[in-house]
Amino acid sequence: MKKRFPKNFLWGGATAANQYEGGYNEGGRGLALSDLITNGSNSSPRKIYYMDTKGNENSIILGMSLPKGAKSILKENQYYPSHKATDFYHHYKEDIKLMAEMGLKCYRMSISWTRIFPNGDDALPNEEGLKFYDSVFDELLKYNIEPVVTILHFDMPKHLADVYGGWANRRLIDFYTKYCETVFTRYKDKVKYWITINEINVLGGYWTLGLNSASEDLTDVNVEKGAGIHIKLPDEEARAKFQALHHLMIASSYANKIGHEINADFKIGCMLALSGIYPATCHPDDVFGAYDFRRRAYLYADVMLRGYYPSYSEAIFDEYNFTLQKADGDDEILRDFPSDYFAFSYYRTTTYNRNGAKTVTTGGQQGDSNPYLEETPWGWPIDAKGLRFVLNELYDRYQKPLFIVENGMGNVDAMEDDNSINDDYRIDYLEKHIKEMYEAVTVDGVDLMGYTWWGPIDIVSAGTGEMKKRYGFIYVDMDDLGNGTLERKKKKSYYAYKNIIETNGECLHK
Ligand code: P53
Repeated sequence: MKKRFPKNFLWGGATAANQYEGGYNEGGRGLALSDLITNGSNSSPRKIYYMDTKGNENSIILGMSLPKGAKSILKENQYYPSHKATDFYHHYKEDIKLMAEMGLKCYRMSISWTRIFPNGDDALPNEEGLKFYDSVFDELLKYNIEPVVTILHFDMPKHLADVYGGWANRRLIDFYTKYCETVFTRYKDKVKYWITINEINVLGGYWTLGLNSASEDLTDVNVEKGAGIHIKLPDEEARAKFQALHHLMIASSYANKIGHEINADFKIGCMLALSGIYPATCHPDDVFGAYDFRRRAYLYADVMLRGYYPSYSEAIFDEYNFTLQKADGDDEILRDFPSDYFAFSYYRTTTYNRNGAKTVTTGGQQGDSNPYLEETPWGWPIDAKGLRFVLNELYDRYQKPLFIVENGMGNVDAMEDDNSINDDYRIDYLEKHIKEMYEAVTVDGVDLMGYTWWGPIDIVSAGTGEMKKRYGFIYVDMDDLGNGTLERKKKKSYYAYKNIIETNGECLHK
């Protein structure tokens, strides 16, 4: 007998505060590093300006560390997309109503750390910030939409970077766990599903980890052109990153421990960027190379789900002459408090070429294009079957419930003369991916909790800072420089997703 999709399947949408919320200086919120990133495009990377130790201004691009001793600055006459984003802060009631009408069963969002602790190390939380999320969760629950909350999505209080040097410093574990304890306690009756850290395997450098380099001069850093947040790190930067990510994984395990003490029903997941990777050919060096490359992503899932560093991690660390510094008790906390489920993002696949992929990174993401696949206008290969592959790959390896918490297509949308937006390319992408997901669940037997489309409403792109790279089923009237009425409008895809949810996916399988 053919199995159906589980009845309680969590169909939904996903966003992140730094790309959607805005209100960056309202309600007592403190400055986060994402507030210091300019807009950009595929060919001109987003930047962070800084003042170096000699008082000179310069800039780095996403993924890099700041030079030693430098401090990031907000520069006049620059556009900072996070400040207003698409203004969920003032539109949440209207937006949640639109999501409810689309039939969303869950909504994945992130809390902005500096709305709760404006400096990150404050003694007491900011009540106004806590109240804001109370209102948001109440609004969601009013429509029976289950909140899925990411605690840390590309988010770092500026003060913690300035004063402590970000996640290089073990003290960040205490600040993060206090933040977790605060939101777990406050929202324990409103939120059941949590994600501790977004895409841990692609974090690095200043923006997401608050890292400063050991060097004052970064001019010779090898930066991959136009690769968004994905860059190949120099050894020293990679070592700082691995240590910082260890601190983050310890922090995540503490969050699992504290969370379950506060509410035993909580489901707390880890989250990785796990778009797929194929060997470019059947040459054994491509095949093993692709596998070895994939481990640069598995590494973090292995630690967070299985509870210990895998043996191959030594080989990866050796490439960078890195020795992990562990404190007493670290092994036990990792072992005793693994994640409950495995959330991941899937956008595309890439290929691994033994002669050197153009954009190989330390996080096991991003390689070359694939001659068999079409690409989005931003050059992301479209591969629905790859989603079935990855679902099986991850379920076979971890045997834990999976949750697709990001999948989607960034595209340029055109408004017709009658004001309609006919985004058939997005509908096509959506339907093909859901069909493959359906096969993975009903035929292959993968245990899948849900599916949240990335950006159900248009938000700022993380990689490029653009507005015109749109993912939404709901259009927001705003351009790359923040001009526009912010008016919301349903696209054709809105009705397609609504129908999929209403029929629990069956409309695609007649
Ligand atoms: P954008 C690649 C580049 C940047 C962020 O990306 C990424 C990835 C995918 O591995 O991660 C996620 O907006 C991220 C989201 C982001 C989404 O991909 O550059 O979790 O915040 O918006 C899509 O098109």
